[in-house]
Amino acid sequence: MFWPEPHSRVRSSYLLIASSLAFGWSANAGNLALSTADRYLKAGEQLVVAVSVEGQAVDGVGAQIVLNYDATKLSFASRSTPGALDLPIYELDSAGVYKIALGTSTGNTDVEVAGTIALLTFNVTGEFADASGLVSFGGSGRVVSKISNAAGSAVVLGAATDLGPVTRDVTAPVMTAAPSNRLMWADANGSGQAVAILTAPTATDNVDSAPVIVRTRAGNVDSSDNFPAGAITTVVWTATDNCGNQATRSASVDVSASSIARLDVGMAGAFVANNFNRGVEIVTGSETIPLTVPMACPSSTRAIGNVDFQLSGASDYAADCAAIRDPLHSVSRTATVAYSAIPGSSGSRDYNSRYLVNPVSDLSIGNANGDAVIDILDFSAFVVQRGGQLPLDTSSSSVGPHTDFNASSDGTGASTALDVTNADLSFLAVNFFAGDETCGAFNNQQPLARIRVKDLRRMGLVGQEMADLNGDGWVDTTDIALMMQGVEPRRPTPTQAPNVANVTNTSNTRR
Ligand SMILES: [Ca+2]
Ligand SMILES: [Ca+2]
Ligand SMILES: [Ca+2]
Ligand SMILES: [Ca+2]
Repeated sequence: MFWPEPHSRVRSSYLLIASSLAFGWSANAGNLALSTADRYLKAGEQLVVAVSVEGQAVDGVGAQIVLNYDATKLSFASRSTPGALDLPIYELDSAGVYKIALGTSTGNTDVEVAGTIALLTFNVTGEFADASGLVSFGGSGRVVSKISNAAGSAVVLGAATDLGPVTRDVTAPVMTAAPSNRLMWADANGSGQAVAILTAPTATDNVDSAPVIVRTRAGNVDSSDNFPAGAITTVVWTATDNCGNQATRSASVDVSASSIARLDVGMAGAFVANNFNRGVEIVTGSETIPLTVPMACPSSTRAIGNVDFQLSGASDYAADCAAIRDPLHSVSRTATVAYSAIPGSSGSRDYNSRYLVNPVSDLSIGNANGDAVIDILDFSAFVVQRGGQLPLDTSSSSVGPHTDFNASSDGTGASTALDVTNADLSFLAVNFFAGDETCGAFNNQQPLARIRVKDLRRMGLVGQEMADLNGDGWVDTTDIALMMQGVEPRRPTPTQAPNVANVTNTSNTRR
């Protein structure tokens, strides 16, 4: 008998097994194998090793199993015997060696032995990665793993297949950096979203060659590149190794509720300042958008400027009509809102596409009273301010009149030079009778070539009667011509100061 002395409760089958094993064996069918269903153990998991008959089933009445295990990494926890050899007869666990002898509860006759004979559970006490030999067949001489039959003459020897490598991994994957957070304008197509392509981080692991990376939004798997306007969406990438260890990276996509648009506008005429600001208004649909546009003069005949502004990301403005004007200085010009798919950035946000508003014609300057035409009433408004000083810049909140059409003010207020002169009058004269271009509704305001002085008074335009230079009771083109020739108007009172910008003047409204 090669097992240690059995206990007094040893069953009769044990003696049969022991005696049959003494006859020796021959490897004539099947073999014994070690395997595990889970070679990747996460923290807290146990290693469960199956001892089984591999290949052809054999007839047997008992088995003995001898295993060596790495006691620095494992400790034996428990066993079960799910197969036909279901009767534990002897068991010993000591110093990295586990032994068990099994019989059958059905008696001392052979049963078909196939599949799993024993399931042995080990606690994991030490770290290991991709380790072989954690558990292996052991023993020597007669104390080896084997199956015996009742006759004792046909004992099957096994131990052919070892457990193979097993990994216990408590180290999370290492991920590359998350893509940068994105600040976007809504795409200029009314979709109420922006496309943002985020380059996913990659992951490596101490054990796995390719940790699985899952991308989620708000906890749901979602790989869409479309992000809703007016919201900040957080994308999370989670890398998981085969042992369930995880690492995460995240990035946010902040999409404005608005799309970005750009106004390019020209103003015709000989401007003086190289750079000045003008308040400009865009009317499209039911929206009126006030803007302040920085203007520059690359030539002596024209100023140009541009400014970005916002339009709702939930509407498509492409092909809409927009009317653009400088409310203090011009009549309006129209533009068809265009769409550009060229990406860029505006302010702190990027865009995939944007709207372009670019009136074909330059704004006609010379409208001093904010109505729809440049006519004799603008001349009379100009005459009141002529000879005075005005700020160089106007903005979307400035209140007129502001008849320094040619931007000749030095902007400091310290100069004694006059800002409103006949050079400004030339803008009005050149564009005399120009009228608004409109989107849809026809502008039926007729420009006036002349007006009676008493009608000016009736209209509340007190002071403007001084524009009747020749005193004939009319303000008309004759008076304009006289002024162009240098005739000075007679001021109503010597001390009356001209109106200046940013002072409310109720005449500056459209009729
Ligand atoms: Ca790992
Ligand atoms: Ca006017
Ligand atoms: Ca001027
Ligand atoms: Ca006159």
